[in-house]
Amino acid sequence: MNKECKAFAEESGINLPETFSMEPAFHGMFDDGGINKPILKAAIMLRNNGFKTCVLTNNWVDDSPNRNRTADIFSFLNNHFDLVIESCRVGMRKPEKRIYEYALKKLKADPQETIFLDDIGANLKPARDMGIATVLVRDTDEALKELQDLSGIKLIDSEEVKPPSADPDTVPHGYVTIKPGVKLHYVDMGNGPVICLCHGFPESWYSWRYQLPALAAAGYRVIALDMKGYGESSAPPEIEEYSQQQLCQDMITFLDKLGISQATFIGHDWGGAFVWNMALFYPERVKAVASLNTPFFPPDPEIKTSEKTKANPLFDYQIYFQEPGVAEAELEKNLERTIKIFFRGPGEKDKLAPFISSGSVCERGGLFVGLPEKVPRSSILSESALQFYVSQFKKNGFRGPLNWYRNMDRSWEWTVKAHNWKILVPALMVTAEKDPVLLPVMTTGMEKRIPNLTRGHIEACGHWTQMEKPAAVNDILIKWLGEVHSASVPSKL
Ligand code: CPU
Repeated sequence: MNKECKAFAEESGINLPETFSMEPAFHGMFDDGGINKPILKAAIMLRNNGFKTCVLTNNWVDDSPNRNRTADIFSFLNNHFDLVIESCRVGMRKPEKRIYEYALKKLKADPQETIFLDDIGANLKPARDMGIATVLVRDTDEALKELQDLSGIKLIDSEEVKPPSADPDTVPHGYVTIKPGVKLHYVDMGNGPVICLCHGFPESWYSWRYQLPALAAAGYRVIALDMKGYGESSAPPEIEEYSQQQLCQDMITFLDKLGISQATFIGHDWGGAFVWNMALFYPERVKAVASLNTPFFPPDPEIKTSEKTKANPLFDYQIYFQEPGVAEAELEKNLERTIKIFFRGPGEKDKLAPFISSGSVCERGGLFVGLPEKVPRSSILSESALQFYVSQFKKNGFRGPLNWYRNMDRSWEWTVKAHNWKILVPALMVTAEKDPVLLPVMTTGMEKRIPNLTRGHIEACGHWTQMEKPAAVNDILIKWLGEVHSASVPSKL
């Protein structure tokens, strides 16, 4: 390009200084931040509201030493838009009419239902001539206002945007055989230091659907497992297969077979209890540890966990879960109803009548006793998410998942042996204000055992943290991960 500029200048009789170079201009373009964040946010919101979104860019195939920057931008755009059209690949460029026709054809859109934004007026003209509504982006706020009026979607001062979700049909995934007949299934996205996401009861890798793309975009390799007993992982019937000791050993084998020496572990609910144990017993393999909702309960050498659980009325459902077969029958009877009852937000709109509590379950004679046969889907569970969870529990039912609760004293015997009951690796505890079972107050005093503890707190959030408040979860995790991995992750977009 430098050569071409010089030739053009000569032809046009322009005197360029000796030191002329296009380089500072390009650097300047990228230093501006590359992507206009408010406009990007609006594009994501429009997509979340059913619009198809497309980037139309005049660019060049970049083989410069800075091409990694271009790679970051394009892999980011590809993940956030339905379509990215690069002039250098289609052999057309703005403002040629045919590139707009090409875009509409690809999008299967009519001009009358299309909005086109550009910061160069000349690029808008052919689009406008075709009947496309256009917005000249000079001042971002003004452009957003115009876009809001044209689209009819609230884009300004609106609530936090839902981050993009991983798509179960296309997400990369794999299996690791732990021993003959036992395999663990995982979803695997991104590049960089490894993060292992461990879900809770009764969930799936899919509970991390809003975290996977965000953490991958932040510069990590994100592995979300189907924990033992769940989804496409094996579900051996034996109770001992689900002791914390066995589950931790399985995880070490999982890491070994993938060739991963160290990972940052992030868990929620039972996954949270599990990651605390990983940090306690295998700190060598744990770069850092984070738990959503689940406090670190250090074992009490005087009182067995089963006794402790009996003493806490909120945990009565766990007593009900003890007898093999009983809760299985109730939870497997109507999977759709079971999932709809579990996944509910803390707000009035998601309340079921009669209110079902985690207490007095044994007395009631079942977790769902008293609830109607037909239960409405809650505000936090889309129809496709409901169907996905149902499909996951069709395979192996609830025996494996419930077995996680059936090792209380076996796990206690193991955890009381921990050398000092201290977790020294960097740690994060995220509490959720409205979790009815894992109360924020239960985390009081954790600093005594975990000196390197960072805290996060999410207000108006119930038990299903990752899907209730995905943007807040991502912000907290990405900030903390950045501190923990500051030496190893290059700063991204
Ligand atoms: C809510 C209410 C009743 C029954 C089940 C649930 N989580 C779903 C959430 C259950 C759970 O039991 N977590 C464990 C995690 C390890 C510590 C104790 C609580």
